[in-house]
Amino acid sequence: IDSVIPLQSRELWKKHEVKKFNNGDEFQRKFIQHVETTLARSLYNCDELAAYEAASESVRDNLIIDWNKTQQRVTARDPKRVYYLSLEFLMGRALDNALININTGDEGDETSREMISDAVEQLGFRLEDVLDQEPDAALGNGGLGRLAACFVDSLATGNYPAWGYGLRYQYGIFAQKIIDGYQVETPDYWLNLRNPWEIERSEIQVRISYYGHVHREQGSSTLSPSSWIGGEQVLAVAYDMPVPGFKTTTVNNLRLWSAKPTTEFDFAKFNDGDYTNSVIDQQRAESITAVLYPNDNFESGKELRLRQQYFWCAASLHDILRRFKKSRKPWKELPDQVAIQLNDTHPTLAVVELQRILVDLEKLDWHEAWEIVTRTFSYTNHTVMQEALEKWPVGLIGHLLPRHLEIIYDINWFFLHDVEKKFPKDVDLLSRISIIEESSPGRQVRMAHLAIVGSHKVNGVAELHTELIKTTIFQDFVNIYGAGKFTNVTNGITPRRWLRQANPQLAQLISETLEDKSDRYLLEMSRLTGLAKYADDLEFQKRWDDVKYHNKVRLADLLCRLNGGVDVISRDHIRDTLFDIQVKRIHEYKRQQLNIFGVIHRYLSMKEMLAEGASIQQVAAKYPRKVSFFGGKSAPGYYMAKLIIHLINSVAAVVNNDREIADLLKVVFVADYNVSKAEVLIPASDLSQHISTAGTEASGTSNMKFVMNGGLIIGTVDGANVEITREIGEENIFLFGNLAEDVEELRYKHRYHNVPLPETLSRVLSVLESGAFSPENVSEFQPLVDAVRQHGDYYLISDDFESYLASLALVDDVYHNQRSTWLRKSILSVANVGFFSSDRCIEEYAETVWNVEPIRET
Ligand code: Z16
Repeated sequence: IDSVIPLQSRELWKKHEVKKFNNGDEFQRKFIQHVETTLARSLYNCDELAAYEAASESVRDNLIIDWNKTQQRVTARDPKRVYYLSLEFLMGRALDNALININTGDEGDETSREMISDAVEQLGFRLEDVLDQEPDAALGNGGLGRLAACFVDSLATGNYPAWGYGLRYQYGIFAQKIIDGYQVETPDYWLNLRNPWEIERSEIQVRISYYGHVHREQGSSTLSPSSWIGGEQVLAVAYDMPVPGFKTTTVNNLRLWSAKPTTEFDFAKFNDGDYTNSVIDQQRAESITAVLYPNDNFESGKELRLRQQYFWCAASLHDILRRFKKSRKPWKELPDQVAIQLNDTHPTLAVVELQRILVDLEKLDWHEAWEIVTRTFSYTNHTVMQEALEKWPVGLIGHLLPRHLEIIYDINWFFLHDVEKKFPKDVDLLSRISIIEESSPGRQVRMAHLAIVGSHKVNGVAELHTELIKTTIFQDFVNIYGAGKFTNVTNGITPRRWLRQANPQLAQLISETLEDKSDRYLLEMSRLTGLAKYADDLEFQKRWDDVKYHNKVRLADLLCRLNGGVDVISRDHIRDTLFDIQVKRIHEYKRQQLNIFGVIHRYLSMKEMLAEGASIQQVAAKYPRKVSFFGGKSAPGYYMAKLIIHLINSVAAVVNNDREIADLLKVVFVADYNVSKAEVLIPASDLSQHISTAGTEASGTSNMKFVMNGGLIIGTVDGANVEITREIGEENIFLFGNLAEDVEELRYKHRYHNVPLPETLSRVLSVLESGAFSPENVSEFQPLVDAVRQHGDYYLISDDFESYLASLALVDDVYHNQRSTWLRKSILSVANVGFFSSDRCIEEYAETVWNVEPIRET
């Protein structure tokens, strides 16, 4: 590898080579050094926050040494690399994860999480409290962003030469406060504290242009080299986060771009003597990476969002191509050196930007360039819902990126031309598949169509979802390109964070039982099948149950702390209280309203029994102890989702304060659900709910997390629930409701006929209308009632309600009257969850989409 250091100096560099700490003593030395010099503190003012920072700096030092080696290794071998472009990376906390991954598995590497825990304790701190100081890196909304975080973990663990590219938002997803039962958004200024996990690369800057105009030689077409003279300019500055793999020295990179003003002024203003305004204008550049858009499964089409997308695509591509150019290979070999994965359509402008660079700057022939582009990109679709599919007004793109709009039109022209040759005179087909939608008030660019046309592979994220995209929204494209372009890669989750880190007790029990001291099962999850033989072992079941009990107490402790030291749920009966959890973004299609209607039904039925003279024991026999937990954020502008949050809190206020039902039922809304809270909630669940209207949840990934932690699922036949059922066995999951194939017909019925509601649901809705849960504003929840009764029940609440209740009743019975059967289901679920490791998922991408291989350490 090239270096500016003269040969005779290199011996000296090697003599002073920086070494990783390798035992508790060396860690403590580093820790204290960081307290003194990095933090400018001392023994006398080192609090838990400082301890977190010093511990992180020390661990980071080790990671960076391996990070450097990994990058040198990749540069030297120059293999094909993967770039994962995602507008969201929902990373959560880094320190605990780094502690778990820090032992590289190399001979002589003595570091371990336990070692550091002891070392920290000797220095006067409890590791758990130190870890708790870290703010979440919450640069994502929900499933899509967390998937990207699991993927970079698995890419590093699998030793793939792979980088993530994203944006360094100053404000991540908002912090949710619940005030008087309503969601209130507060800014997440996560960079308030210095962030030990990022390395500022102030020397890596890319100039990004917007607006301006396009020049071309007289008489030449838009297909020939053109020069775009941008108007506004901003700088993209790189910030790197190390991503350590598990049991490997591979440390990959997550590169996040931050917007900075250029040092050039608007000379017109400057010459007018308006220096101050010229500086202020520049300052506006920083707003590009100020904030993450807080929508999940919804596109709002704001200009600033488009500016973010281009900023990130242009900076990332520039960086990727700079690296490619170092190897001095011809352009046609780009697809043999580079695979770029588009996480949803958000980075689709990268397709256009690459075509622009190849044609306008590198002077390649249009078709030669386009061949290179399509062989480089592949695209993952995450939804079939219309409101979540990106479309940008042609006028907006043409104004912000005039040359890119020309290129989009040309891409579309050639595409439609080819289709016309294959399917002559099918005008309807052409208008359906066109990248440009001729809509009023104006034309729009369909980003999914552009992503498909610009990629060699398109994948869905679960089998059912992939089937759906092939037969509905992308059916025409299957006919055009053939089915081979469309493939399924079922999502996965990293077992390091979602089992080892979130549930240390279960991890311990598993490694003991499998006699797997070095936790190899976290890499080869098929080893978990070794648990199956203990499924009916009563002694093992007891230990399994004890772990769950411990985790339920841990959740109760967290809730107590969040509630200012007052218990939210009763401590007396935790072992025989069913913890029923639904945590995910609040969305009508995810049907938290179905869940809370079910809770209301349960409460009303209990009250009715009591009113009819039943004893509390009789009530408890039918409706045994249960806590219904909810958590999740609503998009700030999503009226119905916010109303659902208020309903949940209003029901909680009534139910939790009703002495008559004697704590048999509780409702808890956990405010500000995020990755670090998920790590406590998920291991504590007996049952979790994944109850989307069939066909709407592309995959879901928390379903996998709950199963990996020994929770059972109540769910619809949707997304990855289908494959979970196949893997763990249908006797180990509680499925209910209509199938995806029936949805269209049911919706049609609701639109054109007056379908009577089941009596159970009717009662719930009438009580809601009576204002029983909103005494100060009787009609407050009317919109939720009307959605079912008046507006066609789009999410099929009424069609699924009865089978949902029946399924919940079965859950109660098995949990309370057949505990051993329940535990058997739980053990068998974990034994068979291995398929859902994101390591498997990444291997599938590597083989079937990217054609890349791991780099073996030497
Ligand atoms: C998102 O989180 C998802 C889809 C989408 O179009 C936009 C966002 Cl922000 C989710 C899906 O809803 C979920 O089913 C899936 O598991 C997840 O993406 C990862 O694929």
